[in-house]
Amino acid sequence: MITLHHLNRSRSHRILWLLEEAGTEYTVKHYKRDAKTNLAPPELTAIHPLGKSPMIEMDGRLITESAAIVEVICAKHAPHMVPARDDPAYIQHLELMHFAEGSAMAPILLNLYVGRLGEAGAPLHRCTRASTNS
Ligand SMILES: N[C@@H](CCC(=O)N[C@@H](CS)C(=O)NCC(=O)O)C(=O)O
Repeated sequence: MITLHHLNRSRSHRILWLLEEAGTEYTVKHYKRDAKTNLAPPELTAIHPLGKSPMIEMDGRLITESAAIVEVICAKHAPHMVPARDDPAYIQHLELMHFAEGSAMAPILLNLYVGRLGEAGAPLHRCTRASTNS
């Protein structure tokens, strides 16, 4: 059985999505971002010092990092979702696996935070557009 430590408005949705696609049994422990700071609550830091979501517990182990979690769940519960290593589709699978954290998240977060600065963030708009397009 898998337990997902799920923070609202977070990457943890990727894991929920995967668990549903995999059709495996799981339970969810819900955590709510602080209304003022938008940070995760201390209960999540009590699980692991990183205090980040997603985290899962599986086979008596705590696992962090969304990409690692995806790999571990696929290996055990959804091997049909991963192309074989000698399949040409395997390279594209790897590219997409690494795209989320390697390329997509930095510009998404930059845009999010600079967007919150309003007019004060205007000098950075060129950078955020460039990082989204590069
Ligand atoms: N590289 C980590 C990033 C985890 C992460 O930063 N999670 C965010 C939510 S998307 C979080 O827990 N933020 C709450 C906080 O920093 O207090 C992963 O892919 O799992």
